[in-house]
Amino acid sequence: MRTCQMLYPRDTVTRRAVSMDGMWKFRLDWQQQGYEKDWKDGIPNPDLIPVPASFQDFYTEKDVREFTGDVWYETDVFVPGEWEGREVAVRFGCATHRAEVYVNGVKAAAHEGGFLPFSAVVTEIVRYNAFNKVVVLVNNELNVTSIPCGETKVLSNGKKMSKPYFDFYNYSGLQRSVNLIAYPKEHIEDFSVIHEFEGQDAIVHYSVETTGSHEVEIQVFDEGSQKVASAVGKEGEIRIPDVQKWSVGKGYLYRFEIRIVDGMEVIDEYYDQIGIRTVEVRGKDILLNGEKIYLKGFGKHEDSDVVGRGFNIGMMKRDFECMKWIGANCFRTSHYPYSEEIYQMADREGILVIDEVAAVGLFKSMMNFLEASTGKQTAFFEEPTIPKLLENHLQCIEDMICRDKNHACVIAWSLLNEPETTNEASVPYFAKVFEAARALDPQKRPRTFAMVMNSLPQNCKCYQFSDFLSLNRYYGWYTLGGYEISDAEAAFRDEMDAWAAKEMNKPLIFTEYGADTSAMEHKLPSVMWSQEYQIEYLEMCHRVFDSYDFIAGELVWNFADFQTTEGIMRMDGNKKGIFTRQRQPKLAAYYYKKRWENIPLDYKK
Ligand code: CKX
Repeated sequence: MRTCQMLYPRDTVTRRAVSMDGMWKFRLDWQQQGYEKDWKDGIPNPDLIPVPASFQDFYTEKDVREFTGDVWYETDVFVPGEWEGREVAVRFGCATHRAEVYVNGVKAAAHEGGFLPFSAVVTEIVRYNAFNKVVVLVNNELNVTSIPCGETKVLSNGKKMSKPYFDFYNYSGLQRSVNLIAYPKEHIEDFSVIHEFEGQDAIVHYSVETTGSHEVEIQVFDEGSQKVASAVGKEGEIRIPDVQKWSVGKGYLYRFEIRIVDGMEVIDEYYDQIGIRTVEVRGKDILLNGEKIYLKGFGKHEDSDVVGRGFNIGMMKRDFECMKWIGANCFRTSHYPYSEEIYQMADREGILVIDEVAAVGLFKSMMNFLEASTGKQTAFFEEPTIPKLLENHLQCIEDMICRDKNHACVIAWSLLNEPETTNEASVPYFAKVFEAARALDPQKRPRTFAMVMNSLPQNCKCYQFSDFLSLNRYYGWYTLGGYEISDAEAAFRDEMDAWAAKEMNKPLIFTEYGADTSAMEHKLPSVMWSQEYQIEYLEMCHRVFDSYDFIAGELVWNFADFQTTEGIMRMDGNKKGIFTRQRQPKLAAYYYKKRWENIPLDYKK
């Protein structure tokens, strides 16, 4: 278990977090000479590049944008003398897809997986009261055991390129913030909370992991900074009288202060903002604080002009404003865990999140959108590489749950997107992944996975693992589009009838449905790709959703247009956005605003 690095970096009376964001030295390793030539000691003739950001879209040369292989980053960081005697680490919000970290030429960490944090503990490596050289080798190659999955192809000119088994651009680099952190040797490694209600009060069951044996104290403050509860001990219960529940649109957050103490002395201190709510699936309903909720919102991406998948604080703000304006209450972090700041914002705004691990592409296809409805099988889970993939997948699930488990906004875990499920070999794989998530989550939140069009009631061998079913469906787009839309509606209803006939007594939500739409195109009568067709398509889907009581949510694909690998099916990216990539509304955004503002939170109660 890699724990302490998962705590979000904060300044407290015992901790320091110094941002290392800014312009870093940077170089692509065209000849793969970095190792041999000891670039770990310093990169010769570097360029400068911003961190956090994807490196791809700054440059004007296509070879750079498509670069696949090793890229090197370097910066100098001052470590204060007064930090001697404490633990010191360099904490990366992520490095996509894998990294090695060198400090003063010494290897300090290696990490696999591009969307979760890790730290290099450098206490014994750094020079105090001096500048220290931090060099990071980041590799962005995809393979069949990486999460997400894909291939790296070597062209006849010797250059490598990424061939993702997924439909988003393989942006990479140091895409999230980097911090130099200092904390006491005896420190808080992790903590978790589980909530329940008793009358007007909340009972919070907590547990704190520390590296020592001193006493732990917890104090809880409301939003008016009034102390409302406290407790002593590494585990226990806190009663919060007359609790303000965290709920949709009302992200009430209590400040939990955790201290390791020795008498009056504070050995370590950490704090977090915690929303108090319960979430469960009961019969055909998803319940928040015991009340039925209907999910309205989006599958999203972290994706914007110029910085690519780099954390973009301005875009985050705009996205939440657009989601509130349109009447959304939920999004899925398709197809990877997002930047930590986004969950903090969702906690604050009272927006629900389905947190998805980057297990996308577990179906061997470069164009799954074309093959997803053909019934194609790739025997993906029969490959000899599966044990290694499973190991990486389980590690990512562990890290995601460890990082995000205390967020009120996270109401469910999505453990895979559009994997192959029609082959028996997928069953033991799914069993392990679903079991792991249940064991790791203190709150035992619902688990699900997003089911591709090939995963149907009559052939899917894995839907029973999900606490609620999540369907990605494109009737009227990838199948029976345009003037055939009436047949699409009939086929859609046939599938829903077949699910209903299974009498699963479980909710089903749509994690994807959508139609590519050019923000420039208007047509009367409609044609596919026009803004008018997008609305006709959505109206058809909603007629279906509104007809079945077990359908508990609609997350349209996608919140905004986003970048993908180039190809004949993509015109500078995927255009299924309800907003453009610049976050301006298409016509469908006004259609949704009207629909969602009229759908109550407990729709279909
Ligand atoms: N689902 C038929 C996964 C997303 C894609 C989406 C699309 C597909 C559809 C599969 O990552 O973007 O093709 O628009």
